[in-house]
Amino acid sequence: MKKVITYGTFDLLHYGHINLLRRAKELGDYLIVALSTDEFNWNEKGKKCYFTYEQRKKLLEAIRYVDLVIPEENWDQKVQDVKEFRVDTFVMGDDWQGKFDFLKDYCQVVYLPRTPEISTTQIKQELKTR
Ligand code: C2G
Repeated sequence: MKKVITYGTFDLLHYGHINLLRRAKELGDYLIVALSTDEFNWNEKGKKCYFTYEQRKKLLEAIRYVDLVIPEENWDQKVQDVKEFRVDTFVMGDDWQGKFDFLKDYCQVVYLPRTPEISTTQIKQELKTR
């Protein structure tokens, strides 16, 4: 079984995220999503999520491409996650291009093109103008 892992906040889930998850799943048979916790988002990314971790987890678990959702609690858990879950491929959008190349010692590292025209920031801004 070829296992793939990806990380993210996935708040205000949108089709750009789905495009990423679909392509990530196409790289293997089993997709793990490490979902940023509310604390990690606030303390490390300065992101205040609209949906709580539990709500975002439920949304992701409803997606056909996703097989397992685990918490992302810090920047430094990736090597441990790759080892613990015997991950073959690590996937991220290319806004992270090169940032996780250190994982090449442990698994394949793939950066996929982002879906350019959509972002949570843009959604929030457009909703304000309606
Ligand atoms: N993404 C995408 N296209 C978009 C928006 C997002 O392909 N229009 C991808 C991102 O590149 C990322 C994933 O969807 O791979 C999740 O995006 P975010 O929730 O914004 O993730 P981020 O906050 O970048 O967290 O340790 C890694 C971090 O947790 C990544």
